[in-house]
Amino acid sequence: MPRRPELDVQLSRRQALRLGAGVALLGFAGACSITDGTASAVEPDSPQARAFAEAKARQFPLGKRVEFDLRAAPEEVDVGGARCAAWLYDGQLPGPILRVNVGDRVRVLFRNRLPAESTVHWHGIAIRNYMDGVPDVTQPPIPAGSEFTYDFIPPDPGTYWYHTHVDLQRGRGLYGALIVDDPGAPADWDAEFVVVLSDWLIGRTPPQVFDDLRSSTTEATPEMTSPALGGDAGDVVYPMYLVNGKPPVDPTTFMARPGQHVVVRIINASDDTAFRVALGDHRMTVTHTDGFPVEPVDTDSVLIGMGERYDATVVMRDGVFPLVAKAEGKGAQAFALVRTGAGCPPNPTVAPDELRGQPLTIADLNAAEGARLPTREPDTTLLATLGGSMDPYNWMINDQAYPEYTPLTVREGQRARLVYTNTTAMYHPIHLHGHTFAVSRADGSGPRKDTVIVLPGQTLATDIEANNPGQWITHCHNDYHLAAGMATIFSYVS
Ligand SMILES: [Cu+2]
Repeated sequence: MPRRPELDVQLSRRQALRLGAGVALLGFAGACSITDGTASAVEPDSPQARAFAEAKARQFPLGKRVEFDLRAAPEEVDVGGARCAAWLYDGQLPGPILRVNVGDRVRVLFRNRLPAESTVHWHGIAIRNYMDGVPDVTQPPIPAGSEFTYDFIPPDPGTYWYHTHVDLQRGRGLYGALIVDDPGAPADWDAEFVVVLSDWLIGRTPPQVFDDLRSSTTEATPEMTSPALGGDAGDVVYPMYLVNGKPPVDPTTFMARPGQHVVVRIINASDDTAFRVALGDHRMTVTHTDGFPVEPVDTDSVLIGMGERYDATVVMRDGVFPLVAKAEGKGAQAFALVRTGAGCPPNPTVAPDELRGQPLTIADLNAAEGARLPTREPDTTLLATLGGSMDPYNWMINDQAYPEYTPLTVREGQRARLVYTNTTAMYHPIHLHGHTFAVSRADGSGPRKDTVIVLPGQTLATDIEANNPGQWITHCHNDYHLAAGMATIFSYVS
């Protein structure tokens, strides 16, 4: 495999042990030692990585201890009258909303009762590396029947989520919202809607879909295109799209009162679907994305890729209104009701006028004053070229399919510019673990994000304060693209 000539990737003791146990492993980054005579990889549970968490703890001396139990297991779930086999957290689709305060010492006892190994990833949290939940990078996967205690301090308030990071498990139902409140900034809204969007298979599992995508014997995927996504809109047609685990025929109902200020926290937990989201007869004011504040912008609709979050505030009118998440380019939608008064519910196939215009994207957003990264020349520029195609079904970064990769190396304290270039015909929502980068702009106005849509043909630069040592995966949040190998490691060395 191609590799920077000066780097010599060696097996560590832990990787050697796993290989000795007969486990095929190519990319145990967390256990790789990168040596060029001067630099070696900062390991996930090293003193340097732990120091980050200890510094965070000192920053929040009043943080409370908060404990959760989270049990993953196979369950049957009712989706619009269909009994579906699923893998769920605590028997719920989506999993329970986990709610904490910024600075809390959060301990989650994860019980893996799945018939497979698993992990939990805390998406968007600047977590300490060992708790990031990426198998073979930050921790060994948690075996079936075992437990693991995740222990972390969320350092930033906002809308986050959690999900498995193993082998196409997410699409079976293993995802939920993680809300981090700031007790120092009391809510200025009257009600809250947490909107978890997902795409849902019936009668097929994600691994079966992946096998179909990879085999050339299946019927051609129908054409799915979207101008807003710059080309291909997805790889998979789904029978259902869900809001909080409910299909349009049996919708979730959100309740509020006329005149109330409501915050809508939109989380796209799907595998292969971007959504265009609108609330009928209302305008939304977008206030945050990926947990971090932006200069408020009014819009009719937002376009949200897999892994992204948008918070919007809405002043409620009187009646019953459709909350529609159009599966972009796929000819179907997720649907929920918002009820503030009397009235007949709209039809689940309703197309509110608000969906017609251009949806809001990151190009319309500026970071709020206090959330801007100071402008600074990058110390290092790292390139991630996104490549691949539908036929053959291959997706990669820098011509390597993960778990084969050449790490993108950085040193603690550096300002890194990580540049994603999309050479494919499809958009990719790219996620970086452990950091909230700034979308790179000369004036420093770029919104803070941890997941960002990179359109076909687009080059998108991100600026990162390298202040969280460890080994961090960056990958496409299309779960099929990740499974095919569209990932690499943002690797701290010292
Ligand atoms: Cu992708």
